[in-house]
Amino acid sequence: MTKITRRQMLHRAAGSVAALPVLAVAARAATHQVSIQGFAFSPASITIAAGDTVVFTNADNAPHTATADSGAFDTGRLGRDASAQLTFSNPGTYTYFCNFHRNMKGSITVA
Ligand SMILES: [Cu+2]
Repeated sequence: MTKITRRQMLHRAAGSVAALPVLAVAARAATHQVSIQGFAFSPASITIAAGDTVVFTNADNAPHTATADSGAFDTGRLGRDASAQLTFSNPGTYTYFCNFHRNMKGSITVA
């Protein structure tokens, strides 16, 4: 159980005000979900903003990866219900595939 004194509360309030400019910048970055289900990435292609994060989650029993054609990223093996998150800083189009099932393809466009 956490007991918060009045002084601590004031401290926290002051801290959150000071953090506002940083939060405003951070709020621009979004998180996008790509699920891997039925041996397919869904959505197979997405467009995101630079600085955004993509979370890949495997809903299949079979293991999958999201591996960039260029080698720019690789989630590594994702077992069932496992996820990996990647943040994209550099604009461009990143095509990727599953290292175990090469017919599984997707692309992420970073605008
Ligand atoms: Cu796969």
